[in-house]
Amino acid sequence: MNPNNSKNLSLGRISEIQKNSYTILFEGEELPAKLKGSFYEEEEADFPVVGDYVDFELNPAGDSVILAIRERTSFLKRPDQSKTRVMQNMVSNVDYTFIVTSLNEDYSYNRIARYASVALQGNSLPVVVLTKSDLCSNVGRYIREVETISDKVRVHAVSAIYGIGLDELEEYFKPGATVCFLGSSGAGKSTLLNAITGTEIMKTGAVRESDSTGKHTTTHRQLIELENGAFIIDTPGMREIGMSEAQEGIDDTFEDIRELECRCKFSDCRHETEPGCAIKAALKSGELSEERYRLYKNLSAENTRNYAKKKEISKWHKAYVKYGILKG
Ligand SMILES: Nc1nc2c(ncn2[C@@H]2O[C@H](COP(=O)(O)OP(=O)(O)OP(=O)(O)O)[C@@H](O)[C@H]2O)c(=O)[nH]1
Ligand SMILES: [Mg+2]
Repeated sequence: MNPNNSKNLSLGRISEIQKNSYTILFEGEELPAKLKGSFYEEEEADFPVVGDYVDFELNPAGDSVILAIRERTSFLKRPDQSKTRVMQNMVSNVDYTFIVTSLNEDYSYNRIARYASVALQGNSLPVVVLTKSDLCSNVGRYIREVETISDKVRVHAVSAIYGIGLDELEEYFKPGATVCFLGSSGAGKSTLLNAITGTEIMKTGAVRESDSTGKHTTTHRQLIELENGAFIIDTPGMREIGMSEAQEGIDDTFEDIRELECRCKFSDCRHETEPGCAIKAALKSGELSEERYRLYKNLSAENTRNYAKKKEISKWHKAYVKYGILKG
């Protein structure tokens, strides 16, 4: 090895990944980079994600070489929606996860809760940003509803186009802090990023009128450094996490908790005082975070209530029909 190489050792941050080529943000410059060969030799290799701080060998004339990933303070992962259900790595070192949801057909309480659980489990603070407030006449109702998800979830309503409510978000963009935007396509993530930075950094795209969904304008994750030293990660809208079936979605997001429940000694374990409880063990070891478990319980309870309500309504409906009060 060339002894001079050590002079070129630097610390940068992954800002973009396209297939096997990486971009490192280093002193305001974007450098093309590739991984050191040994990454591909490891059995359970941990590959860099956008947001990672990495040690690399600077090559001013070509690809720099990524040598190692620094320890992550937070790591957002989501359950793969395919049959394998493995966790997909998304982004790292994110202080605040902005769950961007527009105040139109895109709004879904359950989806917000699922994103919030992803953030909490990854050690990042969920901040729900309800966008397009200019198109909504009852913003307060939505804010109050989101507030019921968890004490850990913060909520703001904004209009990026009219600049309403943006000042409320300033507190998150402190020097060194990283904010990641998650949300469906067309929710207004890139428009919000442009409004915050005051420049047209990201391309934005129109939404379909019929259902307000976007056309996947942003195609890859991108880390951007603001002038004050804060970072924003813009991401492409996620189709899969936005499923409409609430319970199905909850089951998917909390697959790991369901699996733990199956491992309890008693099949009817309430995870309270029972011996051999896998949930309590996972909470103790930190494998499962308290917030995520609480959110799971809240959501499941909410869904059971809704189900019970529907069953009740249907029971009464049948009785009314039977006694001729209502037509079938
Ligand atoms: N009325 C209104 N429209 C907005 C607002 N913010 C964004 N939009 C519009 O919503 C559409 C989608 O915005 P984008 O910022 O491209 O959405 P995105 O979340 O980045 O979408 P993807 O990149 O596909 O994931 C665009 O036509 C924006 O002009 C807002 O505050 N008010
Ligand atoms: Mg976008």
